[in-house]
Amino acid sequence: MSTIVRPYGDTTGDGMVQVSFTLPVAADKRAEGAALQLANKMGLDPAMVVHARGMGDGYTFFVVYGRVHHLVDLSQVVVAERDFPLLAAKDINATIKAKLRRKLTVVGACIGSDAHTVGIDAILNLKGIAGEKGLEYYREFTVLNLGAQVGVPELVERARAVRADAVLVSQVVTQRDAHLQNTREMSAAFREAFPASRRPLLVVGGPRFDELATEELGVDRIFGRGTTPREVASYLVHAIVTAKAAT
Ligand code: B12
Repeated sequence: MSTIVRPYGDTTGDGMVQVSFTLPVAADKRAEGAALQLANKMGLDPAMVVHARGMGDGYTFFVVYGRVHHLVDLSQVVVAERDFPLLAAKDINATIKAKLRRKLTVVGACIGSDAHTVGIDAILNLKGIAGEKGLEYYREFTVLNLGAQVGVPELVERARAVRADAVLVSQVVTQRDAHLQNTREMSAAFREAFPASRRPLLVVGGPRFDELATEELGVDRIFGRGTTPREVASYLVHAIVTAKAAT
């Protein structure tokens, strides 16, 4: 099977894509021309404005549909593969109980000015997401969810106080790369506050992270869009319990 693919719009391989963006131009004919110029420069040729709507004074939102001539080589795609087994809830509890012989403690928070708690709540709170219960549901997890806008010094102190095995941080706002700066600040603070052997596992998540950027951000794992609690629980068992038992 060919590893080369092109986008599909109306017919297979026709290269048609749809993009949306906002320009700081009042909604009129000139704005539509400006949108087409941008689309052409982005490689969409031919391009059509299929939606244009004024967004307050002097701004217009566009949806443009057009053809790209680029090819995707699937053999060159690099992604963060799941490199741990996805376990059932009962196996997660059983492994922690048998191998760690105490509960596994996690501390979670949204740090910096970020108040988007829905993501971290989905992972930690009992109600969970996508038909899966959150980590609070697991008998062998102790969960401390600190909520929104937690400062890094407070997070470090709370993690120390409860002897956290893992710290789970959520970052949703990415304006001015706040998620990257906050994550770097957090990982540096934990490295300074704990000797390497006692540092909790550092996990961040949010919809706009690059899951391959762990080293650059100084964290152990990054989870992106659509993460489920069972994936996180399975990873924690793999990284904390199974790895420990192997050493
Ligand atoms: C709900 C919402 C709000 C609510 C938040 C309520 C709450 N308690 O969380 C309110 C109204 C408060 C809000 C406010 C703002 N918001 Co808002 N908000 C949203 C919205 C609509 C949905 C976010 C959400 O709940 N997603 C559902 C959850 C389940 O998904 P998730 O966060 O991605 O989480 C999953 C994964 O990413 C992952 N995950 C996430 N965190 C973690 C952590 C770990 C450890 C792990 C393992 C996994 C993990 O697992 C989760 C489950 O699968 C988004 C737009 C959108 N449709 O996404 C905008 C959005 C995030 N908001 C945005 C903005 C700009 C703001 C404001 C700045 C608006 C303003 N001008 O005031 C403020 C900022 C407030 C603040 N100080 O943070 C922008 C961010 C843009 C950017 N590039 O940063 C967005 C994208 C909207 C937009 N298109 O402009 N917002």
